[in-house]
Amino acid sequence: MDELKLNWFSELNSLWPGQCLSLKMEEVLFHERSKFQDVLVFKSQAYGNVLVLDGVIQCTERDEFSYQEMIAHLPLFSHPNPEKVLVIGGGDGGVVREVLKHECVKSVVHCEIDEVVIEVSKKYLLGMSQSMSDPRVTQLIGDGMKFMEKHKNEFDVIITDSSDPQGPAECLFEKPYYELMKAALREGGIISSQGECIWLHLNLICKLKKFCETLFPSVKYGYCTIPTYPSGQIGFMLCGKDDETDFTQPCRTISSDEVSSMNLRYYNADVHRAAFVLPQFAKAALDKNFAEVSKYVINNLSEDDD
Ligand code: SPM
Repeated sequence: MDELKLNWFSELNSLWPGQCLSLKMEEVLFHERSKFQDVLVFKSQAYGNVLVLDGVIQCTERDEFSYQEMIAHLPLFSHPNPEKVLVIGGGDGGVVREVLKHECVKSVVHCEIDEVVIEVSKKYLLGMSQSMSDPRVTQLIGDGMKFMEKHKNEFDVIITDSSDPQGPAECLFEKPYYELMKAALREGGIISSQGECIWLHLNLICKLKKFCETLFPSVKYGYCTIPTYPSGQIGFMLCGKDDETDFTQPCRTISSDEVSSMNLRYYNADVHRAAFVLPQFAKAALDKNFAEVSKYVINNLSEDDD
């Protein structure tokens, strides 16, 4: 792998042309091809152990909490009483760890397609993966789409912790997948899906939001900051079956004591509200004023707008 030369890992990818993050490596802990993808785990000098799939950073021990807390707690704190949760992807276990922090959650089905990701996470990413042995969790190795085809009207919250829309994960950013999630939700149910970066993929986010609005009465894009994802930002597409769901306000609030007993390091009620306040170029694009986007976001001009 060219990216591993000189003990630096460089995240080169056509999804973020002309830029990349590099991390100094101390040791390669695991590097093999699974049935689905290239799986690499290395110990970095600055960010602890790092999981990389097909050359793309999925999580680092130092900053993973930002993404994992936000993709889980934005939907869970927007639901009045989430009892049954489905997590698709996220084989490192970090999202499951966050879901289990809610006492009202009675059961979690965790569906990950690549068993090797679970195995290496159990060995090298203990702070994330220990959650997967919790008795409330049922773990399935398989395709989340196939699972949902057989499970209708079952879940209060569905979280899709996917990799980027390249290769096998591409279908997770398309309308049929969102239709399946909608059908698998109970009344009042909520979904939260990896929703990409406003600096890199604004047009993709606009397309996602557009078809989500044809399926769900409540749709919002929220985001967090995270140093080891491209451009330091990543978002979440949140959709609710109930038109009264207001994602911008947590409907269950927690005290500062609870923030600390839940070991929350990124999420709190103010961060929840702030996650939906977008910079003007992104707000304008998501409100469908594409003329304004072109003034600020040159890279997105080359993408297809429909
Ligand atoms: N549980 C952590 C798994 C991470 N899933 C999301 C990974 C996204 C990586 N690429 C970010 C690119 C943003 N444009």
